[in-house]
Amino acid sequence: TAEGTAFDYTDRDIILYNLSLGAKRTDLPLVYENNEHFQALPSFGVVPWFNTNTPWNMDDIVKNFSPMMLLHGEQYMEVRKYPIPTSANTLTYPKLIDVIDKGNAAVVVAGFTTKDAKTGEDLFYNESTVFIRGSGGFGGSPKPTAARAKGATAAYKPPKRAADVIVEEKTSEDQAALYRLNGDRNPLHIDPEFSKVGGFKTPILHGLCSLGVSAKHVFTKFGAFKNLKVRFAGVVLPGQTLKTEMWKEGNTVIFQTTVVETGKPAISGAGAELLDGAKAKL
Ligand code: HDC
Repeated sequence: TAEGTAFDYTDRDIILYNLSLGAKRTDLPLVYENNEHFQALPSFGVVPWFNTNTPWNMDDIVKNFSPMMLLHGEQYMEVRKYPIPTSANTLTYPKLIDVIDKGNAAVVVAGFTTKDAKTGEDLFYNESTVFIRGSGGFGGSPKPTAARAKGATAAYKPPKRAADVIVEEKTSEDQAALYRLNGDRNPLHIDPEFSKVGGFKTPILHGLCSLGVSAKHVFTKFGAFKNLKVRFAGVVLPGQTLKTEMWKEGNTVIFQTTVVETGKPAISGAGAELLDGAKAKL
C-alpha cells in the first residue's frame, strides 16, 4: 500500500486560504481565529492533498510530458467531516485512476484520500483531472476506462430558466501570487517566461482559485456543501471578474462561472450537493 504524505495545518493556513479567495477583513468568521464562528471555506478540502507524493511519474504514463503544457481539467472534492477542523495533522493517500488518450492531449485522473493522522478518520476526498496538451497519441483508450464515483464524473446541466442567484467578483491582479502560498507553486501562475512557453502571454490563475471563489459564492448564498464538482472550461487571468450563476435544484446547487470581461466560460458543468440543513450564514 502506498505511503501517505503528511500535511499539517493550523488556523494560519485557514486564514490564508480564505484571504486568497477574496475574504475581507470584515468577514470575521473567515479571517479572525478568535471569532466564535471561525471556519474554513468548505473548498479548503482542495488544499491538504495537493503536494502528495505519487508512486507514478507523469513521464511514465503519457508521451512527451511537459509541466508547461499541463492544465487542470476537472476537480471533484468531498468534505467527509464537518465541521472542518481548523487545525489538523493529515495524511493523504493517492491512487491513479485513469489515463486517457485524446490524440493530441492526455488526460490523467487521480484520487486522493486525506485522513486525520491522529484519529484515522477521513477528512476529505479529491479526484483531480489534468489535461496535458501534446502528450496524447500513446495508443491509450480515448474514453474513460475506470469506474468512478458518480459525483466525480457528473457534468451538471444548468436548467433553462434564468439563474436563481448571480454573484460577480473581481479577482485581484495579485490573486495568483497570494493563492500559490496555499501550496500550488506551479510557475505557470507567477513566472511570465514559463507561462509563455505554455502558450499564455501572462501567468494564469490557478483553476483551484477560480473553483474556490465560485464555491465561496455558493457557500455565502446557500450554505455549506458535502461535495463539489467542476470542469475548468477556460483560462482565467488574475484581475478578471468572475460571474457565478447558480440554480438550486433540490439539494444541489448547479453553477457555472464566466469571465465578465470576455464573456467566455471559466467553469462549466459544476454542482455542489448541500449539507443537510445547510443555510447561508455569512
Ligand atoms: O478546456 C480547455 C481549457 O483551456 N480549460 C481551462 C484550463 C485551465 O485554465 N485550468 C486551470 C489553470 S491550470 C492549473 O491550475 C494547473 C495547476 O497549477 C496544477 C493542477 C494539478 C492538479 C493535480 C495534480 C495531481 C482545455 C485546453 C483543457 C481543453 O480545450 P480543447 O483542447 O479545446 O478541448 P475540446 O476540443 O473542447 O475537447 C477535447 C476533449 O477533451 C475533453 N475536455 C475538454 N475540456 C476538458 C476536457 N477533459 C477534462 N477537462 C477539461 N477541462 C473533451 O470532453 C473532449 O473529449 P471527447 O473528445 O471525449 O469529447
